[in-house]
Amino acid sequence: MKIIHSQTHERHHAVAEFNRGAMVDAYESPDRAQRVIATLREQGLGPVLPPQAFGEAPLLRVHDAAYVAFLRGAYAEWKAAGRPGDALPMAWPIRDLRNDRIPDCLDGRLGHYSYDISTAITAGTWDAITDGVDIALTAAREVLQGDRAAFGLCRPPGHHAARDYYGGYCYLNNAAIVAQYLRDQGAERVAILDVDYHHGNGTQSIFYDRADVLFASIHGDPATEYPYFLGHADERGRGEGEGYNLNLPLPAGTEWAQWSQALETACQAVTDFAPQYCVVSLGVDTSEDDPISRFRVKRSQFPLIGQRIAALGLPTVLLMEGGYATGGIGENVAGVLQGFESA
Ligand code: FKS
Ligand code: ZN
Repeated sequence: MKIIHSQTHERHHAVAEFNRGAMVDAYESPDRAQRVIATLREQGLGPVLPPQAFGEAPLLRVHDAAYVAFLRGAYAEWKAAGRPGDALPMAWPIRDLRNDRIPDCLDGRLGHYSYDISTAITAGTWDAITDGVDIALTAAREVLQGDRAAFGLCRPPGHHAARDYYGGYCYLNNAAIVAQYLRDQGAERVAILDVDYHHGNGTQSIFYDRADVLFASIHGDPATEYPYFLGHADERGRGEGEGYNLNLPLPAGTEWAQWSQALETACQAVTDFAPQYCVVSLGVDTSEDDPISRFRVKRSQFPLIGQRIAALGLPTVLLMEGGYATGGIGENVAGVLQGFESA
């Protein structure tokens, strides 16, 4: 299958990440994508193709224009204010604090447009995230033009980003932008299957009121796992969207037997929805070796994920999300893609 990638992602490189009271090396690092592309090349997957330029119109179908303008300028504003390091927020408008007034000052807007402290805006963030959107859309175009599947090796990831806020290492929601693009190109129904360890709260939020995009996600139970505040099983969609959101939270420690049952449930929901396309938020942080996640999927089981997704029999756009076990990230992604191709 075609793999879409470029090196522009390397410009997004957080100096450090605030974690459990300390600044540590950022988990979401350029090294992740470098290892994935190296392994995919070694294993002869591909061809690897560069992204085409789609401009901003497709991302503005999903994201708020003022939010996008903020992302574009935030780092320059941070530097103009004489700040060191990367741009980070430090106060948020929760509960009865106001969301309807956007502050004038940078710190106020950083808080208004984000929900955590682990997602730094760096010098190269804007270049990397817009290139990532082009990568995702190029993969979608290949599938629209008749390929059975394509893999967009995006970095940074996207599934935590909502219409007008960022967090969880995500700024622009690649999977949501692709789903909307497929709709705009004529597909009536699109399914998004999210197999990353973390709940794709941004994707859920974007499509929560809609019946034309199904969101199905398998993830660590938010009672104990990031992003903590969304991803419960009782979130089924709202209004017209009721019944088109499926969350399958699982406890920390979950192994293949239980995880694969959830995958079966999610895949059945996708089939019942009868979409024209499937978009996969492909995180491999379900691995037993992942340093920040707590499922126990083994390396030998990743191909089975690809096989089951292929058995949906749908034209499929796979997009890179999380995965932090840098030793195994390449093999695990390659395993999913090999499994898909073998089915
Ligand atoms: C404190 C821990 C913060 C954030 C976890 C983010 C997970 C991101 C992801 C994505 F796919 F988006 F990359 N934990 N430093 O794996 O879901
Ligand atoms: Zn994740």
